Amino acid sequence: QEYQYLDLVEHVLKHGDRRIDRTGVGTLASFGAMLRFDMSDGTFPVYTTKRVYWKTAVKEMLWFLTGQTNIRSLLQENVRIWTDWPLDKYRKASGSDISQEDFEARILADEEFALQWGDLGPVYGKQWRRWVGPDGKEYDQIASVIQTLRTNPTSRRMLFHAWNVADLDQMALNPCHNFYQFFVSGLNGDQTPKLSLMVGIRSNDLGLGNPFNTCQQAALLAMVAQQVDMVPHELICVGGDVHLYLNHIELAETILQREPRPFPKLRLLRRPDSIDGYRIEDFEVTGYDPHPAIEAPVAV
Ligand code: THF
Repeated sequence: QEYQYLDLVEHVLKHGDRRIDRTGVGTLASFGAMLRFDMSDGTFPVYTTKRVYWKTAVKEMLWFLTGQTNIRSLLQENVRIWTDWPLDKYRKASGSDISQEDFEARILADEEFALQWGDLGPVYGKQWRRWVGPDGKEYDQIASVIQTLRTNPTSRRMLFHAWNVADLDQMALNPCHNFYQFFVSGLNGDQTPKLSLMVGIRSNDLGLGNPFNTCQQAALLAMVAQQVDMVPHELICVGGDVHLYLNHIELAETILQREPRPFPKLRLLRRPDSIDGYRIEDFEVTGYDPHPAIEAPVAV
């Protein structure tokens, strides 16, 4: 199944349009792509042509689900993938050239500082769990989806969204993965119904973000399926602008030379009372035997 991803990487490498993007790094970009991963047999789509830090990715997903938007709680879990944005902002505002390590240490040690400089604005978690309506009321989109999956699983409205237009300019970064829609099949037979998830990703960084997002979205599908007593079926990732950053070309060429290995399997070791009860220890991944990790810079 990993060949879908590798074929997409190859396509963008060969046919992508070269342009200077928002970050100034430059990309090769194509438009419109779909990857489908069948999880029915317990498969956990973690790519193997480079090591993917799936625990970090799942921890980020758990952080989204808490509704938090401050990097402090991520750093407490030793997840450092969101530091670059607040760090960049702090450096520009203060004129200091503080290192990432020192900045992170200060966020962890100093709650006041974290409140002021560690918040990313109303990003994913806020919109998923506390989208504010015009009346000031907060909407928990995750709870609604789970409720509908339990009561009306043929609904065509089982979705949640992070693209809150009115909030975009307060976000550290506009959401890349926006549109999450669920679908249930097999409701008529005697078998357990099967749950699928499709995610719309407006801007998909094939080198870094895509491998991360794919496995964390698979983890979300596994958690939601468990909560509503269904089995995970397909994860479908739809990319809009799918791109390779120009400083990831070597990474792309390296993974294309490697032979993909079988995906690992995922098992949830515990069934928490609600979607809010999951911890990283609940995820048991077996059979993950990847090629070596490849370090690559993230464009900010
Ligand atoms: N911006 C860009 N340019 N690309 C992205 O993928 C991206 N994200 C999030 C927001 N903006 C983005 C941030 N997600 C890594 C992984 C995911 C990120 C950011 C960075 C990263 O550096 N991963 C390394 C190391 C992981 C680790 O430190 O454990 C890796 O090798 O995978 C798309 O969601």
